[in-house]
Amino acid sequence: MTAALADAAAAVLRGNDLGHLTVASPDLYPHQWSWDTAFVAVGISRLSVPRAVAEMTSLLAAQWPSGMIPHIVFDRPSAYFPGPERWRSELAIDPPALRTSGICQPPVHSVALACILQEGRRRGGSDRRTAEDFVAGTLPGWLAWHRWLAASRDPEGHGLVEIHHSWESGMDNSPRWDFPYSRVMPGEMEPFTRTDTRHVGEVRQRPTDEEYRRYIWLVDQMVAVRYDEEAIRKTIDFHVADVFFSALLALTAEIIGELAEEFGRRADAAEMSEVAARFRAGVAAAVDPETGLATDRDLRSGRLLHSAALSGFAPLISGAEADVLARQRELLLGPDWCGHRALRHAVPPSTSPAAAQFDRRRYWRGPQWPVMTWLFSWAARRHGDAELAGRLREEALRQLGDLSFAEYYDPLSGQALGSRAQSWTAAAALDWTA
Ligand code: 2M8
Repeated sequence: MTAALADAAAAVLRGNDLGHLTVASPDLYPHQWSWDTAFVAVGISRLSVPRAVAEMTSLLAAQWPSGMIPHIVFDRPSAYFPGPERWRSELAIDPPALRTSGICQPPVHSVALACILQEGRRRGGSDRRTAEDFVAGTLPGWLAWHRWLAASRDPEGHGLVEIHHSWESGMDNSPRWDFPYSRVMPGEMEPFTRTDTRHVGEVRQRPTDEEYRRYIWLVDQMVAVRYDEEAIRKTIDFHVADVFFSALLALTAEIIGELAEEFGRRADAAEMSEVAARFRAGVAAAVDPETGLATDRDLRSGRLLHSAALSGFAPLISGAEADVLARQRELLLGPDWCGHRALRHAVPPSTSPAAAQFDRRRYWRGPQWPVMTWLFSWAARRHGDAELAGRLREEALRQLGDLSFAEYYDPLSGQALGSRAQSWTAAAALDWTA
């Protein structure tokens, strides 16, 4: 079974491979996405270290002069909406060399660097050299990305990353964002036609039209100020502190710091270790003592955004004090989450099935995302909890046994939902079966 799963996963990644980059999925997402690329590179490194390096290299080529890694790189025409004509990255005050979107996504990239390096060294020979040269040669670019996040997205040093669009969170329509979006009131705007709903079985597996109007309204607001970060902070209608993004920054800054140290960049290593500590503290301070879950904050109203979303487990990603981790672990495996009696597979749902907002088939409002299971499993191992890592892996492999490599799954029936042949799902399967 494991061999069949690995073969099928490899075939998905080959099918989505354009040569130098892998599209996030064949029809729904026919371009390169930022955090998808990191997960995909982890999986591909199990097949070919040079190909994994190429994946990361093509993403880095789209880096903005500011240091931002954009969330989508458009390198060929397609019907995806919103495409480069709506994003208009060429209008940015300091524009990127390639056509990209104008926002970012959570940093997972140094996880990919660490995995590529580990795999290259395990294989030895030219793979080892390729991986080491790549990491040493591109560290300045990845450092600039982390630096930009720490400076531009947390200018006051609270240890929480602010975002200007829910697409930046990667969890587009999560209940996390219901309140901030209730304050986004689109005015007159250029008309548009969605393309995403053409590629899924049922429209109800995707965000609503009302949500899309708000998503595009925010894009237009950013274009209007030519992606000037300062102006965006003042004018954008969606302005929140994202606890899950912050946890990933804590984790990935720590890894970048370790890599910098290893490759003789002492000052960079110290700087990244400070960034990691700052965001780890920010995440820890955002844990609600009553629920035990980490909480986002709406920066327009100052309101805390309580929601039963998977992001509440941010400390399991960033790392935290032992008592915090123990409580989070218990909650994650408990009856409101992985241990919920109606779940087909005991992996984390994107929203708790015990919550009023839970919607078993709608995107980030309930379904289980294998790539998130992979992330929690990887982080658990890094933070010394091999037992949790192994449990999640085992359950996830059962879920992936249908070989559809779906984007997400109905937690109650186990049915595949969203896109099929999703690259990051296949990548997770490849890493788990290696
Ligand atoms: C989804 O988001 C894109 C917009 O970025 C979309 O719906 O068109 C999200 O699941 C996001 O996290 C993911 O990176 C992207 C590609 O898989 O799809």
